[in-house]
Amino acid sequence: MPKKNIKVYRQQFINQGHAIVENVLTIKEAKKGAAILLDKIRPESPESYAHIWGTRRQLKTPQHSIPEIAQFATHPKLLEVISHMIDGPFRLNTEPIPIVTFSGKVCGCLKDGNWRGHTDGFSDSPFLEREGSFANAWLTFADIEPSGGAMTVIPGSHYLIERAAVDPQFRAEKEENNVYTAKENLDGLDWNPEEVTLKAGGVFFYDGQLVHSASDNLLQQPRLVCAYTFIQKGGQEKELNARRAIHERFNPNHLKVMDDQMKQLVGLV
Ligand SMILES: O=C(O)CCC(=O)C(=O)O
Ligand SMILES: [Fe+2]
Repeated sequence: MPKKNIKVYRQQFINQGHAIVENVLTIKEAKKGAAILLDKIRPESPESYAHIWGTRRQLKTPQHSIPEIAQFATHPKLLEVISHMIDGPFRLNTEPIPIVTFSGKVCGCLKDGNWRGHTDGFSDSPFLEREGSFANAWLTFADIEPSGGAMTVIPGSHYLIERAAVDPQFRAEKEENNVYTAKENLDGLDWNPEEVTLKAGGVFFYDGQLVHSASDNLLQQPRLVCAYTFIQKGGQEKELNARRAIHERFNPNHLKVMDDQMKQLVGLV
């Protein structure tokens, strides 16, 4: 992509490791999604789990899916936004993950200074080579306000983690205990966590090597989001292999009810 045409949010993503695009869904569309999420995910619903995340519940995928929520992946505005994050053709790679963060404790909060971060593992290729080949897009169906269970991130930390992970000892330590705290902070990391707040209908992106995490929801309203993973299409062989393994990445009942556009987007046809 020529640098001069680069969209502001893509450049922000490169610099900060995260970015926001507002107004992707209309308020009406977001409300529709919010109602479905609240109907399908309850604090105790067995199709969802919390792991160590307190009141935050995400659907167990691909065993379960919410096709009406997954369908937002084909929204023309979202696809346009993704086309500026990924160079060339792309597809939806995995069953979208609906998430509801109910009121309560999740992973600490900025107000108390007890928020702790993690990374989604370590990547083997440099960020600047990887960027443009994937998009972790989190669509929000209700306003995410401060202290409302937002994702919290340390802007720019993806570069520091990349440099630090070259050291096998650091890598081993973090693979054992994937936690970053203000107290045991990394050398050189400016501990400046920020909540990713945005309006209903907006989308945010982050790189998995950014120091980030969920956070406590001190408000009454649940945080309602869905995570969509898009990746750049590969060559013929890679795409053939992906097609063969599609049943491991998507819910079988969902695959059966997909419309033509969704089938194309996931690489089923
Ligand atoms: O819910 C969030 O905002 C972040 C969750 C997260 O970082 C994760 O599941 O790895
Ligand atoms: Fe994470």
